[in-house]
Amino acid sequence: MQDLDTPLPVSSDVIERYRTEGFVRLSGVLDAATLAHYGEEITRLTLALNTQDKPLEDRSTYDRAFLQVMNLWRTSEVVRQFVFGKRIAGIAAALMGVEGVRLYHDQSLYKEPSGGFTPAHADQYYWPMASDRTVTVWIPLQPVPRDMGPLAFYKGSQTAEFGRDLPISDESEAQITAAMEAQGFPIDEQPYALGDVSFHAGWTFHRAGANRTQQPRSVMTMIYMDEAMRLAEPVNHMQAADWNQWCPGAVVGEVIDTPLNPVIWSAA
Ligand SMILES: O=C(O)CCC(=O)C(=O)O
Repeated sequence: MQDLDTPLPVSSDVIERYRTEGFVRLSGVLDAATLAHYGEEITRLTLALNTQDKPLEDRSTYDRAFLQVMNLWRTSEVVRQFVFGKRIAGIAAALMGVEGVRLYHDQSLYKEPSGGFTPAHADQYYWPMASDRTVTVWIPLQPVPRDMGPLAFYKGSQTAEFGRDLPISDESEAQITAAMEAQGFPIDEQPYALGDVSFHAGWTFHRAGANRTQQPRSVMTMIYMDEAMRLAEPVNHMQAADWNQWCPGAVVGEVIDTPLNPVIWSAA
């Protein structure tokens, strides 16, 4: 298996692309043995710990999109090793152009066989953070062909303002997809090969199609932020809930430096 701390150099072209397009999908970030080892534990815990008890047809659009379990690093030493790996955090630091990255939280996203689409949205709607130096790392634990719901990004949309106030919902899907088309932001919905990992900025609009296969789409994500990120006054009740859940004890205007938000990678 791979050493999760071995650096992966990031070229200036890749950094430039991330900054222009708001996301980047990289190949060969993790090898098959590493993904199989950690993926088994992540998927096992996701199935064991998720609290969904309704059949797909009785759920909301949001709840049809995936089973979701957060901060698995606190439950499992194996997952903690994965989430705290410096290889991926170092890539995130290079893309954001920061001296260090902290964990905001991890999140397993398991799109069941026949699971629904993920409505268009921007992640930072949910986060009480004072700058846009945030990145979500999306790590498929198996290949994700087009009919399994690969994460799809609106290129360059991190600059768009319309839709930033919309939570994930049928309304966000309708309004954001229309706005993206009207403003000419093309969608990139390439499939993911095993080992591909994407990185997207907090304000980049994205969505995912339904899982039209009979195989689950198991994905691990890590949300990183600039190590110097300060807590912003929440502007909606979701941000207030996030503060309480992912960085309790952080103080508005000060660096988000709580035991739940360790520095994972630092240039120092
Ligand atoms: O996995 C998905 O379908 C959606 C993931 C997503 O929106 C995210 O990680 O920001």
